[in-house]
Amino acid sequence: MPKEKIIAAVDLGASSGRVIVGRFSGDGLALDEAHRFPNAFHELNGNAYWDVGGLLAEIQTGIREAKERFAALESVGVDTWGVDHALLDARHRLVYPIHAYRDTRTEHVRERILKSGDAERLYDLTGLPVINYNTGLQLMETLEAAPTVHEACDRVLLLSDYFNFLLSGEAVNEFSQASTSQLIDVRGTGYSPEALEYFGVPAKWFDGPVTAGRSLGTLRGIDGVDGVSVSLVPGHDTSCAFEAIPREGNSLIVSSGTWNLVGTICDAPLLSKEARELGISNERCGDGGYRPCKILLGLWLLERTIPAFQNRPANDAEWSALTKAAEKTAPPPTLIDLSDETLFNPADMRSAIDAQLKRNGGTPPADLTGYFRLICASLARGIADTATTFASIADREFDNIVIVGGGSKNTLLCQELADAAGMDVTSYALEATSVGNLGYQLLALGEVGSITAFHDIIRPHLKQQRYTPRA
Ligand code: LFR
Repeated sequence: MPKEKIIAAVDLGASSGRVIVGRFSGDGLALDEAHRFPNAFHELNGNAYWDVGGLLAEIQTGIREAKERFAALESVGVDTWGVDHALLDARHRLVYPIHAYRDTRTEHVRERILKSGDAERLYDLTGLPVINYNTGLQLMETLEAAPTVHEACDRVLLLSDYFNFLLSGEAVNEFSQASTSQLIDVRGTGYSPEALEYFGVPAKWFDGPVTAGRSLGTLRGIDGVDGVSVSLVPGHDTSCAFEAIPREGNSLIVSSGTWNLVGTICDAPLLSKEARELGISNERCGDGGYRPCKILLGLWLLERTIPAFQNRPANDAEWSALTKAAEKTAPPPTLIDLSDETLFNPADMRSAIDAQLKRNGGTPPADLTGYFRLICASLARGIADTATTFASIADREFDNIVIVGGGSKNTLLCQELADAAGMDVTSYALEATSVGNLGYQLLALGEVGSITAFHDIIRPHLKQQRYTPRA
């Protein structure tokens, strides 16, 4: 048997983080969870911030644990959510606190841009709709609120890039992550000078962007963990998730977690008027390829509704009981409108949902089971509607939907999606983000020649669950 390669994916999500060890033998990939921890932003005087020091400590704990369990650990790679960033001076010290993308500080910036009519031009330049959390809007707000940042700042690293820097000492801007900023030229491989100028961002704050699949150097700063390299993987978690899955036939991909990201991988961006109107984000893959997707609200709705109830499911068995109970309830007559901005970051999600339902003539559910059913049905309907519009914009006929991420383990959501879309849904029920992260590390280590070669190796081992539409 060929010698195993031991590598670890550090995957940070907005609600939880994990360190997943991959053991790659040349004919398959086995996964072990070394560490899992909760994550949340903190509200301080009305603004939202990430606890980056706490996250680094959790990452270090996870890597230490991975090394203790697998002494031959060779490499680690980091992915995170997009858009959020660290502003650094020339010595790489933080010059501004790290805000969380749910902060509403940029709302007036977004409104101003929408009113000015510039959204269309920005879409044409960057392929991204004006979303209030895009790095460009965040930096614009920061520079207006704290003009001295202009002098103090020398470099901007998005969060995966910043953790890579803390772990390896190498500061680079990775491509997939950079593409969430709304600063990349959608037709090229660099930053858009016009977009940088529009948001008032000095070009020297960003470097590259560089493509993933290379080594950044040796991991530093963790006692007892020597000789491990830090590999550059797609820093954006959504990119890792989309790129993990072998593509067969004409699949639409859904990466389902805090958000539902609905899209595909293709050779060219989607920039038509219809694409702009649907709000397709032309994000990029780790190799710079195109990954157009529509960003829809996801399981964050459930995550934020659960605190309104005493009985949060504590383990898999309790989740499964909740799912079974929800399956038995009647289909909700009025669904949640996912485009409603009041659901972005309400103080009380249950009340925000109830208020919307009442506005639309619906009745709020009585218990958690009812909300679970309502949220799954609404997310499924939102994805299914997007699938139809997306197919016409991309001029493709999708014949199945592949779902990965936390939501792929939610059997009710998967079945509702098959029913709503009238298409087969294949769930891989796996940590796809970690798998994509690990695939790129194998590329960096020269263990696979391409991500397609990686797919060919893992394909026979992936367990699928298929949901067919019910009549
Ligand atoms: C998912 C994700 C989405 C992005 C949102 C904010 O974790 O990365 O792709 O729209 O978070 O960055």
